[in-house]
Amino acid sequence: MFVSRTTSSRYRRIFLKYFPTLIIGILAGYIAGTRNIALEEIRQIRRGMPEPEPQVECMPERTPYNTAEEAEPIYDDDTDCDDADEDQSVILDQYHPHGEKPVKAALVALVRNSDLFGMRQTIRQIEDRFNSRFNYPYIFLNDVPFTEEFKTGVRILTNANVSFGELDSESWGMPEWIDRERYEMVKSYRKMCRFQSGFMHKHPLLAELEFYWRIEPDVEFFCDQEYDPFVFMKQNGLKYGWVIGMTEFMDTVATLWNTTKNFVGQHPGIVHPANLERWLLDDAGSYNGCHFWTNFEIVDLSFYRSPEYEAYFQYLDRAGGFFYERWGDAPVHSIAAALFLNASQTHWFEDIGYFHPAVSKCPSGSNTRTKCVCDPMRSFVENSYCIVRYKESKQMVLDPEATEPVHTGPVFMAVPVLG
Ligand SMILES: Nc1nc2c(ncn2[C@@H]2O[C@H](COP(=O)(O)OP(=O)(O)O)[C@@H](O)[C@H]2O)c(=O)[nH]1
Ligand SMILES: [Mg+2]
Repeated sequence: MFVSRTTSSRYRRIFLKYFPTLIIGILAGYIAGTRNIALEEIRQIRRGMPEPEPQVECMPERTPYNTAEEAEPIYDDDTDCDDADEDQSVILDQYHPHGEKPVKAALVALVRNSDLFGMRQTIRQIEDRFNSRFNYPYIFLNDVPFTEEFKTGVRILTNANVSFGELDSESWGMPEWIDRERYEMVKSYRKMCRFQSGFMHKHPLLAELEFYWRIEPDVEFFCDQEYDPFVFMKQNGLKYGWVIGMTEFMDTVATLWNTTKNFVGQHPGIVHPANLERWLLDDAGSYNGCHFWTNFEIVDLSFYRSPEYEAYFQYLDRAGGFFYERWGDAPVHSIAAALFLNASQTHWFEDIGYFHPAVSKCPSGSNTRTKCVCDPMRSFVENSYCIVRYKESKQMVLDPEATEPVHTGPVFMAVPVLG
């Protein structure tokens, strides 16, 4: 129908007048909606976790960061501490990529430039299953400078902070007391094991961390990680968290146990009264080679920084077995955890589905009950010798009254991978 020119220009004027308000309204609605979704997600994550002990009576209201540049939180002194929303914005802030996390923690890897593809696979999985919601920072260490290709290739996969560090010659080299004639050829694998045993936790980029989660290239995570394992460990006083346990190639640790016994003999009182030594020994009392597979470990770094651990590492380093035999960081960390910690401070993350070539661990019941993509029927880790012995030993230490073994099914030996 015919519309007069005057009427149409009136509509245009009204439209132009209210258009900006309309756009602002739509944008505001969108932002509020996104924020509510994020808050709801975080709320769900928190619901799955044990209730935290309140750290402070009342926190000042804090405006969530909007950009990476807003490094400093903005506080409003004029706050009402009873306001429920305030708590939520603090939680939201903590898991923001640049927020201060509830635990000072990071995902840490020693890695080669040539492992870029494998590390990208690992990060992709960690982000999808866990870190895209929690945004813990990554720290990558290398004995040579990282290439720009590596840095760009990993940064692009995450919103979290990423740092790159190099190693000094003390932490990566071969110490002067190593007999060059006995060990002429310097294999980098042995330097790597020594570094991960005695120096990783001392790197300046880790100085502020309370916990680290060690990651490696080419690993897979099968399940959604619905709670924050750092908070879980801290709240429960746990120092060492692991997923896969197995026996070591005994040739590579031929003198490790005897060297450990000598060390312990020289340091009376160093072994914790509620220790897990039984887990390390077979029924005849000989070292069985059981160890936590350290390509995955979540650790309270105060353990590696403790005088006990440092003295133990120094003793082992002087003995030269990292080079002469190829002592791995896995048996070294594991023996230390078993002897110097209270058994209750070590934790098997049964609920984490994990693969490192060539062993996978799939939580039982995960094909129906949990958000995992793995077949528990193909995971024999639960029934492997070292896991069964761990569970039995821990139960016997923590509950001496319990004499029944916790597991009575078939026992398999997990096959270690020789590096
Ligand atoms: N920078 C650096 N990283 C290394 C070197 N050797 C091993 N790594 C890293 O140390 C970790 C363990 O090495 P890997 O080859 O996976 O050992 P495996 O898991 O025992 O087979 C991985 O993250 C590797 O990228 C090395 O010579 N230089
Ligand atoms: Mg590996």
